[in-house]
Order: sequence, then C-alpha cells, then structure tokens
Amino acid sequence: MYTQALNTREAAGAAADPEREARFQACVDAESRIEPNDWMPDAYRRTLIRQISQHAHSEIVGMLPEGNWITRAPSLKRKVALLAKVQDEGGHGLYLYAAAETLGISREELVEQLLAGKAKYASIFNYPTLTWADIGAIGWLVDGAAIMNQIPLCRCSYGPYARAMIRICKEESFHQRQGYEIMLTLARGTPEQKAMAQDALDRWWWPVLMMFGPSDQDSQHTDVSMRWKIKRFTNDELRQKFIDATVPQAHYLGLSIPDPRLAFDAASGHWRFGEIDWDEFKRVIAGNGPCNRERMRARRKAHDEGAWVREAALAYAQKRRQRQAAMQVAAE
Ligand code: BYC
Repeated sequence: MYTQALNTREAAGAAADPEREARFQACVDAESRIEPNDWMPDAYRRTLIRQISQHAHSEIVGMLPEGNWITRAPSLKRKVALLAKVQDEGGHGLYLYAAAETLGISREELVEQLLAGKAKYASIFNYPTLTWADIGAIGWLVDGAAIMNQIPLCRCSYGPYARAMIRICKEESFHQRQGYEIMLTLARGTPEQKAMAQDALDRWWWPVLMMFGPSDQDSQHTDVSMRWKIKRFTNDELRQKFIDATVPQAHYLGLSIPDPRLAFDAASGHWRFGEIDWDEFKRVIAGNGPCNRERMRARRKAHDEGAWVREAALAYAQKRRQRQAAMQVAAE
C-alpha cells in the first residue's frame, strides 16, 4: 500500500502539489496499489469515478438485452444458466458501485447520473436481441471482449477496482463459455439453426469491436490512464488481441466473420481487419442507437418500481441499529 497516506477528504480539496504528485507517480511506477485513504491527484480520482461508474452502469444496463430471453430460453438447463449469468451481472454492477464509492461519491449520485442520461454505459447494450442465437453471440463475443478488456484491469493501480475485477473476470469466463457452447450447439444443428448463428455473428461482430473504444488516435483518455496504470493496453491493442483470439473460434464453429477485408498477416501474426464505422459508434454513444431510449425507459421504470424495496431496506437497517443500541445499553 502507498505509504504517504493522507486523509481522503483532505486530499480531495488539495490544490496541485508537484511533490506529492511525483511521490504518487513513483508509487504507481513501482506497481504499488493506491488505496482509498492514500493521497491521489484529483484528476486520477475523477478518471476512476468516470471509468468505474461507466463500467458499473454497463453491467446493470447489460442485464436488459439478455433478460429479454430468460422466459424464452429453449430448455430448463439454458434458462438456469442464463438466469445465473444475468444475476452475476447485477452483482458485478454492485461490486463496481461499491468500488466507486470508495472514491467519495455516493451510489445514489451515480445512479441519478445514469437515469438523467448524463452518464455513459457500454455502447453494445443498445443493440437488440432478436433471436436465441443472440444470447450465444453475447456470451461468446461480448463477454469475450469484456474479458480481454478486464483481465488487465485486475492489475489496475487502484486497489478496490483491481480486487473487484478479479472476481468479475472469473465469472465472465463462465459467461463466455456458456455463450460459445450455445453457438456450437446451433452451428452443429439444423441448417436453420446454423443460419441463425451466422446471422447473430453478422449483427454483433462490428458493434463488439466498438466496445474497445475509439481508435488510439481518437482516444482522449488512454495516454493519461496508461501513465497512471489504470489502463495497461490501448484500445487498439486490446481490439487486435480480441480479433486474433476470436477469428479461429469462429472458424471452429464453421461460421464466417462478416468482414471481406479480414486476412491473416503471417509476418506480424495478426489478423488484419476492415474499417470500423465510427459514425455508428458516435451515434450510439450520443444516445441514438437502436435501443438507447428503450434501455433508459426500462432502467427508470425499474428504479421507480423498486423505490419501496430501498425504503424497506433502509427502515430495516435503522430498526436493527436501534435494537443493537438498545441491547448495548441494557448490557452496560
Ligand atoms: N461505449 O478516451 P477513451 C461488460 C467513451 S460491461 C460507450 O478511449 P477510456 C458486460 C469513453 O467513456 C462493458 N462509451 O476512454 C456486461 C469516453 O467518454 P467520456 C463495459 C465509450 O475510458 C454485461 C470517450 O468514449 N466495460 O463487459 O480511456 C454483460 C473516449 O474514449 C465506449 C468497461 O467499462 C464504449 N464502448 O477507454 C456482458 C471496462 N468506448 O467518459 C458484458 C472499463 C469509449 O470522456 N472501461 N467510450 O465521456 C474501460 O476499459 C475504458 O473506459 C474503455 C474506454 C476502454 C471502455
């Protein structure tokens, strides 16, 4: 842990302090973890709140496209697995909100930002799940991309985020396998099932590549986040790793990647790919993707309808505190 520990609140109000910043950077460079009560530059705190909260919102909104298929899963086994996966994603959102709270922002504030449309969440969750094969494609590709992005976050310089990511990555790995297994079953099934798997791959491939964020030359935050060891790889590096790992998986399924320019470059050992439609990416993150409005409507409805649960939980916690205080008084 960072030894120059200072009170968080004191640090949050601190003006630029080159000496402390140099000590902070030396600590990051030495691969020590930054913990909540350590001094940190305001911009580091803000960057983490931004990234962790976007990540948490993504997990929560990410429950919606798959939740859409729970009642229509083709067998009890598939239903149980999908239910568990969606539940895991809710859990991931909660670990991540808790990690963000260690930086001095409340969960209520974060949720309010999401519901007010002020906070971003992953672009991918604004696409519809039209067939059962989409559930396979999400597990295989979306969770596969998530793992590629998130394994390096287990080594993030901020302790609470890094620790949350370790558990999340273990669960994501199960999600990816269940998705691939659905795709394998469909790809080895009837011609109609194989066509359904191919159609899902065709629709999800390009949006999945956008999950890694803008290309390095357009990424605003990568340089600083790499210096602070929040990010360990650039957006383009992770996208390339994902493509290299996924193309052979598609071939094993007997499916084709919807990119006429995809070609193996033996000299570099990488798969070269076509141009991503960055206009589509910008449209989706600006709120104009196929399902943005539907997703926000669903979250607001869930929040409103869950108000009584939050009130009841608070009332119960208060009652417990009062009961414990009364017991303590009686024991003294
Ligand atoms: N979608 O400078 P850049 C999951 C924004 S959950 C929307 O490169 P950075 C799963 C970016 O926020 C998946 N917005 O940013 C859940 C920034 O805007 P602001 C979520 C995007 O932060 C359930 C601007 O574009 N995973 O896997 O250095 C079921 C410029 O970008 C996106 C995480 O959140 C996008 N795809 O890098 C299944 C992982 N990409 O904030 C699966 C943690 C970029 O300036 N996050 N933007 O307004 C990260 O690793 C990084 O934040 C990113 C972006 C790589 C996403």
